[in-house]
Amino acid sequence: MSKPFDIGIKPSEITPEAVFLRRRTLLAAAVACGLLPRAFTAAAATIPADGALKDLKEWPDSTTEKPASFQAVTTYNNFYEFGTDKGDPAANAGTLKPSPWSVQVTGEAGKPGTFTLEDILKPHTLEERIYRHRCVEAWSMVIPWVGFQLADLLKRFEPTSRAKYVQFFTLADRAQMPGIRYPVLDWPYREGLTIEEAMHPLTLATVGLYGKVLPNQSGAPLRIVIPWKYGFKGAKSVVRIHFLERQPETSWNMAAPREYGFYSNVNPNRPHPRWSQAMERRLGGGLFSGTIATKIFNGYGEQVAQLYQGLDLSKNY
Ligand SMILES: Nc1nc2c(c(=O)[nH]1)N[C@H]1C(S)=C(S)[C@@H](COP(=O)(O)O)O[C@H]1N2
Ligand SMILES: [Mo]
Repeated sequence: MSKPFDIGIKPSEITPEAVFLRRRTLLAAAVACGLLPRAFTAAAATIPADGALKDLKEWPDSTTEKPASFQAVTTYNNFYEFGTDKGDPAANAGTLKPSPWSVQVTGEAGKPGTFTLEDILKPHTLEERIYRHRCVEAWSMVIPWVGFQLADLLKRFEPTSRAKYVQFFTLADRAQMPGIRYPVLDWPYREGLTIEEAMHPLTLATVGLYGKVLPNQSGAPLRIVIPWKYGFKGAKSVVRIHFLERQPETSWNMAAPREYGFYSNVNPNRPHPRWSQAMERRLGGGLFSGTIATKIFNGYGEQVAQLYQGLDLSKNY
């Protein structure tokens, strides 16, 4: 399934990664010397005009695998609202307007409402977390995301005891998104999680990558990242968060229920009906990338396997 992947890096696009790697080296040295500057430990989230996210907290459990280049992360994407080819989002997402942005909160919540992106960011310290990202199409990347625990956000809306699931709706605006005119999926793109999955500390409300605000093609200004699930569970450009008692509709499950289930946990033992899921092609990491064996829960089993105790994963795919 995976296509040949060859990225020629242009000098103009090297900078973000070079800066990022240098910053990490400096940080490691500062930590080793006990010189961690105070400003680095916690800071309120604000978005400066140049999009640089400063004073990020380093997440201690990031993978030590080498991240895919900034170029790879931002030019090989799935975002069907901008076209179905991997290069389409980078080519077409310039028309998306991530600011001003607001998110509606509806359903089983004590404090529903409409919140601006600034409202949503304000109380959170931004963390940088380097996660493995695995698409259902058998490619994967290592991506340095910037965000905060989705749980911290959801708790503010005071989900009721009937809130067993969370559904995410994403923007579907014909004027900004050329792909909406094609009925590839039932727009708006929607996804869902159980409340336990949504509240899990690994589930990230994501606002940036490589130390900058999310590029449009990556789901600006707010997307969800669930590192133990296939990539399509991570809704991009979220405009509505809906709490509900019943398992919600999800776009890919509606389109092809035999192929895409509600859970969509990365599982090498459960082949997709049309291809194996046992291997993945690690993209954009330079010299040592290649085809590797896929791990159950994308390698995050220790943290998340307990969420699925007693559940038959081959039936609940
Ligand atoms: N709104 C929206 N969100 C989406 C998609 C999409 O088409 N529309 N594609 C999904 C799929 S299939 C994947 S693999 C990831 C891709 O994220 P990336 O382009 O940042 O790697 O986004 C997911 N979120
Ligand atoms: Mo995907």
